[in-house]
Amino acid sequence: MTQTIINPTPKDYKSTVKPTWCPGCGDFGVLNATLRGISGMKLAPDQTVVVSGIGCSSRFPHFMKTFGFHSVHGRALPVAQGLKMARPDLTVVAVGGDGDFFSIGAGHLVHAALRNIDITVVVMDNEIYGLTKGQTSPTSPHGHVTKSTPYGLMASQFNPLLTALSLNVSFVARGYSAKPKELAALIEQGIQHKGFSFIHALSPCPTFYHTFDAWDAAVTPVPEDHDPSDRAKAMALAMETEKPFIGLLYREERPTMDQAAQQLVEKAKEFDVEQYIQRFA
Ligand SMILES: Cc1ncc(C[n+]2csc(CCOP(=O)(O)OP(=O)(O)O)c2C)c(N)n1
Ligand code: SF4
Ligand SMILES: [Mg+2]
Repeated sequence: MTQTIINPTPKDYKSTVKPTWCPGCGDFGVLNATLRGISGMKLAPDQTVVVSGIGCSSRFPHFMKTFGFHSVHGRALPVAQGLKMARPDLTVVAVGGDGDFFSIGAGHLVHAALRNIDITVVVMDNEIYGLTKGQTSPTSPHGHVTKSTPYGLMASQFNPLLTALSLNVSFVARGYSAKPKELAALIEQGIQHKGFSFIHALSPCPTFYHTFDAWDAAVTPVPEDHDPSDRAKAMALAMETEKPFIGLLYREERPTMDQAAQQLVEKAKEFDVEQYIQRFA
């Protein structure tokens, strides 16, 4: 039987496991925002599943009192998509880091975006590999000096929002862990959106790459007159890397693969196998 909570608060979705993140880690803000978002929606904890890969950020499901699946590095999306296809009645949220989604898991991100299965993705981007102690990730800036790039990173910086928009993702937004109220609203909208929702959450790693001060100064709300149905304008905003825009960049309603599969299941019930086989007699 579904477990419903009357007038839930964020605390009702918090597990008894104390987060093992470093003090001041940006992921605390993303956790608070997620708890707020799902309590605002009054989701039933036993009808909600949080799936992650591997990384500091991917410890997330342990800290929530929903169902959870702490999977394999880069594989949150295959698990989350399979789950939603098999159980379309559940709310499925995939979470993890920039390394998890844009490095080892990048191939899965591309195809998940194209399928438009109704799941919500929250990427905690600290522009670094936190768990493995500070190597560069695809979102590290060009020239960044780390233990793995002592002469400076020679690759270009990956642009998550521009990539999502180029893949025709049907809901694209960015939030900041130091603004959990705004991020919670985006997570709520992302879960409500029917389709693949991509939320890029700037979430600093004060231990290996302290970006709080820089992002506090740089983050800029999406202009009030921005039309979220205009993909070209959303792409122009996504290209502003010096001024990371936060808010909803793009939203489009279109059929989802999980809905299409359900319709196919219904159609298959009317399929006459005996009659079909006659063709080959
Ligand atoms: C198949 C595989 N390759 C590499 C690793 C090592 N590894 C664990 S977490 C990680 C990167 C973590 O970075 P990110 O996804 O950005 O998460 P963060 O720790 O920064 O939150 C790597 C390379 C692994 N666990 N499994
Ligand atoms: S190493 Fe960085 S990302 Fe990992 S818990 Fe510590 S502050 Fe957070
Ligand atoms: Mg990271």
